[in-house]
Parts: sequence; structure tokens; C-alpha cells
Amino acid sequence: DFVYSAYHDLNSIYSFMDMLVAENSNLVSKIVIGKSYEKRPLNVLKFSTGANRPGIWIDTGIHSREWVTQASGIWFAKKIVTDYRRDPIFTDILNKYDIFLEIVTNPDGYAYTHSSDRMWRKTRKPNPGSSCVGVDPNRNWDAGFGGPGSSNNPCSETYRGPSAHSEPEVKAIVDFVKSHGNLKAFVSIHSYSQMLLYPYGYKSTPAKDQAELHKLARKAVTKLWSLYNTYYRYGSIITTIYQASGGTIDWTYDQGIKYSYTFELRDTGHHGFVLPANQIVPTAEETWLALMAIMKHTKNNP
Ligand code: 0X9
Ligand code: ZN
Repeated sequence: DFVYSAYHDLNSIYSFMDMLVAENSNLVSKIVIGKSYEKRPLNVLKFSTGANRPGIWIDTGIHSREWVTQASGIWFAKKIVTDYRRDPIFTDILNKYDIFLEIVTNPDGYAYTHSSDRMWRKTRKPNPGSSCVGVDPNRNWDAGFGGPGSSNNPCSETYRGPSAHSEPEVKAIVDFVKSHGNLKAFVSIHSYSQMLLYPYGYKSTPAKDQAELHKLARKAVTKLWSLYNTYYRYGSIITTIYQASGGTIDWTYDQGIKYSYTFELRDTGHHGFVLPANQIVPTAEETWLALMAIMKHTKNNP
């Protein structure tokens, strides 16, 4: 049986997905939205109980070294199949929305964190004319692309890449979001810092829905806190963490997905990216409460 309280390598996570689909084929399917630079499949789990539903997107692991996020994504997948038809509130959500979950959003980076460099963050595409590899997939989106809080230096951890959506891992999500056309919430999960963030990161102009996004963030972090007293800060990216241009949720928000959020999971820096495995399950459990608050609000405000 799969161990949720341990970190797993890429093959093990891909096997977990296939097992989950095999055991719950009425509820879960696997969509391949593209291929990574190194030709790995970009797998998305689709949880669906009917046709033509609006969608909720969750991604984990776009920064490969943020291991508690992929591990939490696995736990969310299991939680979804467990709670459907058991938890009435969640059942109502999944009877109205499809959920799309990309657990290993940067598979080349994730493989590299196991084989060579535990602290690898970026993609693994070589940069012509440089010996430095990779692009920051959270600076590569067409939302203030090239602006402050991103670098034009291929050796930087925040290198934005040669052009917006240059990374196949990013372009695959862009194409999916556009072709789906009816996503109502988009949650991109990072670590660490214990924050719940909403747009914008590239500019200080408040989002049109700032008041509602702020209130919902407060509700979500209050729910999260209620389980283990884990304290989260919340607010816009630029006012709460730092200015960052070309980020995921600024792009999704500007595509019209109102409930666009980014989490920064545990901790606040004591262990940082190398969070002990005994914190995986509590991290996932508390985060799920916040995700439920966002999904409930999405459902109640169509
Ligand atoms: O710098 C980042 O990309 C994020 N922090 S992390 O330590 N996970 O790398 C924060 C960026 C805020 N999010 C967006 N701009 N979408
Ligand atoms: Zn990150």
C-alpha cells in the first residue's frame, strides 16, 4: 500500500496515479497535457462525475525542490476519492465541478532533485550560449513577462526564459486552460513560507476582485489554522511576499479565472524545502481545509 508519510520518486508517483485511476475509474482519469523538455508525460488527474462541468485546477511541484507540495498533491488525490459520496459538502462540489490536479508539474526538475541536486528549482532546458540550465517556470508566464522580480540571466534562479511560455511545462498548462475555457478556480501550490497569496505579483495595482479575494483568503487560512495552529499570512503577492513578474496566477487571473491563488506551504524556514517527511500528512490535511474553503466559495458564487 502507498505510504503518504514518505517522499516518493517520479516513477513511484506516476505508478500511484495509474493505480488510483485503475481503482477508481468511474471517478478519475489521467490526461496527458503535453511533454516536458526531456519528453516525460505531463500527467493531470481529472476527477469528474459528469459531462460539461466547470473546472477547478490545482497544481503542485512547478518548483521541483518543493517536495512537500507534490507529496501533498498525492494526499489530495487520495482524499478526493475517499471523500466523494462520504463527505456531503465535498460530494456537492464534485457533483458540480471537475477537479484537475497536476501533481508533478515540473517532472524533469523533480527527477533531477532525486538524481543530482536536491535543491533544483527550475526546468531542465539548456540555455543557448550559457552553461547554466533551466528557466524559472514561475517567471515564464505572459503576465508582466520580463518585468521586475524576474531575471534575464540564465544562471539566475528566477531566470524568466527567452520568451513567455517558452517552457513546454508552462505552455501545456496555457493550452489546457485556453482549450478548457471554463475554469473557475486555479490554485498553484508552492513551498515554503506559510502564505496564501492572490494577484498581483507583477504590479501593485489591486486586482479588480481584491476585496473578495482577501476575505476568502482570510476564511481559508482561518480554517487551515484551526487544525494544527499553523499560522499563514495572506494578501496580494506583491504586498505579502515580493514583486514577481511572469507568475502563474497573474496570468490565470487575467484570463478571467477569478479565484486564482498561490499557496506557500510549510514551514517558515527552519527546514525550508527539506521539510521532514513526518510533516507531509499534517501539511496536506491542513491545506485541504483551506482548499475546501476556496472550492466551497467558488461553488456558492458561480
Ligand atoms: O518566487 C516564487 O516563485 C514564489 N516563491 S518560491 O519560494 N515558492 O519560489 C513566490 C511567487 C509568488 N507567486 C506568483 N508570482 N505567482
Ligand atoms: Zn515555488
